[in-house]
Amino acid sequence: MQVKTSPREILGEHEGLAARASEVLRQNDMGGWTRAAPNLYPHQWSWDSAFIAIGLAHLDVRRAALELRTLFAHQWKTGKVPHIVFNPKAPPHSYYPGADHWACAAVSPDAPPAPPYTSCLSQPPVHAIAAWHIWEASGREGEASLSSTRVFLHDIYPRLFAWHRYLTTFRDPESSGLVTIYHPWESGTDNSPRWDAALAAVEVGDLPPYPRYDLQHVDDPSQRPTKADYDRYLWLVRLVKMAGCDEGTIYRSHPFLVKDVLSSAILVTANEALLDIARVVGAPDGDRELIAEWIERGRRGLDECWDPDLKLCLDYDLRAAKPLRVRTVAGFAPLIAGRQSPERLEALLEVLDSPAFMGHPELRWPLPPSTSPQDLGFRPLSYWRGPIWPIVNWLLWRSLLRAGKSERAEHLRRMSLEQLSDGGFGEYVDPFAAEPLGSTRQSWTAAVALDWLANGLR
Ligand code: 2M8
Repeated sequence: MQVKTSPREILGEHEGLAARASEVLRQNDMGGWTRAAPNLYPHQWSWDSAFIAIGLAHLDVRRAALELRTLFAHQWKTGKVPHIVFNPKAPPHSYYPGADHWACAAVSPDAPPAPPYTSCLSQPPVHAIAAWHIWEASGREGEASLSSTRVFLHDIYPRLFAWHRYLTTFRDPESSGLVTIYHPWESGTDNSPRWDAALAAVEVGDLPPYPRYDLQHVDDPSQRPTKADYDRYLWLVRLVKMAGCDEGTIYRSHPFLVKDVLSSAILVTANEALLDIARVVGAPDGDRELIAEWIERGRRGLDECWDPDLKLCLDYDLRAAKPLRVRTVAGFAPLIAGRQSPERLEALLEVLDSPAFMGHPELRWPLPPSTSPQDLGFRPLSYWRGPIWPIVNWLLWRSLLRAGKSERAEHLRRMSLEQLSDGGFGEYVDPFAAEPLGSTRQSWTAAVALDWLANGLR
């Protein structure tokens, strides 16, 4: 990767941090795409790539655009963007389930030609936000950069549109405005207690023994999902493949079918970015009307999931026909979707500031744990069950800015940077001891650090 902007130009008081973050992205750079992390995740992950592009936009706008181009080159015919594009050069025994296990191209006529193979699942749609970010970064560089990014936007727009159409049709046959997921991996918040009740109802059939390479890459296996979780994850993959990845068949037969409020909220705000892109590329009026409709429908859907007692938004289990009553950061979905009534916004901020999240007295930094320390499912060291995730902080920070809450946003940015300065670019962070956990040198953590640093200068 050619770094055009010196990290020194984007820093402020965290000079060393910018250089270290750039170095993480450089080390994980595979040419046209970036490994999510060097050891634990040696492939291209969908929403990781979107965050990575947001960070790269501050270093090299063209390389940032290439990150998304490479990912979208593996888009399925249905419009689905696969959650993993497998790196054919990944060391053997580095990640399970790897390309051989998925081999989705063999079961679905909609999969792109392989290799590289892709997974059959999806992840939250942060990509249009990243593409718009790249456009804005180009704007700061001047006309030459803008004109090359204009070409990128023209190329990527139809792909982004197809991706969002996939989510608003195949993943929302009820027209509820909410995205249905088939697997906790699709939420990106894999073993969050959000999914415990819905997963518990999944009966696992015969599974051959399988390796847990992921456990080799963390200090303590209890930071990763349990064997019971993994059995269910692999069983659900088996079922998706047995259904030939056919959306209708999955919808009829799959035991795990959940409306995910965080993905749905990200889709709303990504649709706003898509509308901006549609304007730049002069997309047909019909597209723009449809995108505007998706935005409205998404907000209405989230309204339906509001729990007035918890003052949070709740996921909905379609199989059990009931909300999943767990207090996690996903509950702030309406904040991420944006344009809430002043009363709803105040209610959300009150909960965010309360001891249930950022106001918890034992937190090292006032940053939101992925699961509320007051929830029974909270585990401070375990993956999505409690630790702090910098990318989640980034989503909340961006949402606060868009809601006009600039002081709060700035506080969140500063605290997040302090945490990263102290602990480095771990995958997730113990909310109490502030130890970085999971993978080291996680690309998306470095990427959001770069964006925060650059934002301190504007
Ligand atoms: C984690 O998920 C993968 C499966 O997709 C895993 O645990 O093996 C999640 O944190 C997910 O959100 C993230 O995209 C991925 C790569 O960073 O790792």
